[in-house]
Amino acid sequence: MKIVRVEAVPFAIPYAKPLRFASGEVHTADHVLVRVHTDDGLTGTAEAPPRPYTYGETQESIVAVIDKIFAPQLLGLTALEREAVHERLDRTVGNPTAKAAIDMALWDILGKAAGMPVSGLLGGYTDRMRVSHMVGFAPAEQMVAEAERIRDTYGITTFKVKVGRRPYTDDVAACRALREALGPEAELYIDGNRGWTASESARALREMADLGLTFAEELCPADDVLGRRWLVRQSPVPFIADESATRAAEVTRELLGGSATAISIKTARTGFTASQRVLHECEGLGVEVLMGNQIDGQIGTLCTVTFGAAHRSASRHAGELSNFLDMTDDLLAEPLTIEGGTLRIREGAGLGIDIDPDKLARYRQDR
Ligand code: MUC
Ligand code: MG
Repeated sequence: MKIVRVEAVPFAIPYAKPLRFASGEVHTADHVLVRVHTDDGLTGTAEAPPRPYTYGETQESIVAVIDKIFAPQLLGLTALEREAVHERLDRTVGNPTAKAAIDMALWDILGKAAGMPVSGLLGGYTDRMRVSHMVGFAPAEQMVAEAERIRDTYGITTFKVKVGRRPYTDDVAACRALREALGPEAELYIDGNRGWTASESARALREMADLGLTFAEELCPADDVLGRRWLVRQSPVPFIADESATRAAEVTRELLGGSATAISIKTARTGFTASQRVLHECEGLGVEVLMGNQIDGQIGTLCTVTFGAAHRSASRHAGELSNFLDMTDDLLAEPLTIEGGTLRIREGAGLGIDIDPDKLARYRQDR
């Protein structure tokens, strides 16, 4: 299981409908396919999504850091030496999605070598997760129409509503319209991607007190340290740290500092190894977690559901697993399907990622 090659293949697939949120917008899935090859002929696969507004990575930077730094460091190590792999990767700061994709590809190799599903190796709790759909910025009536379409087509009844626009009252009105249209049985929570100030966030939460929201995520910047703590103290629902808590140390800092009371776990940035650290930290502290979405394609979504379904506490809440629905195409030979509001893991050895070679040839950007 010696690593003999690490491939970073940039590809681009357009979105049919762009996703807009307070810190940015996504029109094209310009991701990087990461494949780790071993001397015994196994290949582990994952994808890294560049999110410059969250981590500073670009498609070019992911390819460069893998080709120039990570690949040469990893050659000769085996997939069983993940601690040594991470020690080497961590000599370079940042670059979370590049590191995470390598980590998940190594788990894929382990599963294939053992002839076992990665979900079972991680924890094997269940084989599916309920799906939460992210509703991006649009006029309120379009947001309602999208949520109704997603509910009617896929059976999804949990929605994360993007907020953080100005005036904040536009978002309050959109959330109210969603609650009125979807009824009390829908679960709604909000994500501000740091778009509001602490005081705008507090006013918005007060004005939405009757909407039965279940969580509030990153409404204002964690860097506004005292304002954020002041907000979190008065939040009527758990306050999720997402981009402010992207590794275990940041999770500690945000939780102990009173700047968050719940954590979003994204395999796109912490892979499986570091996601388990974050998950176990949260379990030990008695803090709720949600499986978040880094606007993943189908490969990333399969990684997220594999990890989420493997763990009891990670599968308790619906996972954000539906952003791929807005892409015009994907690389998986057998597309993911959401039915009855749930997404299942893949049975079989590894992660079950089978790339369609024709699609890869069509969408890759390096040839
Ligand atoms: C989310 O939960 O915030 C948008 C920006 C990002 O970093 O992730 C997405 C979704
Ligand atoms: Mg978020």
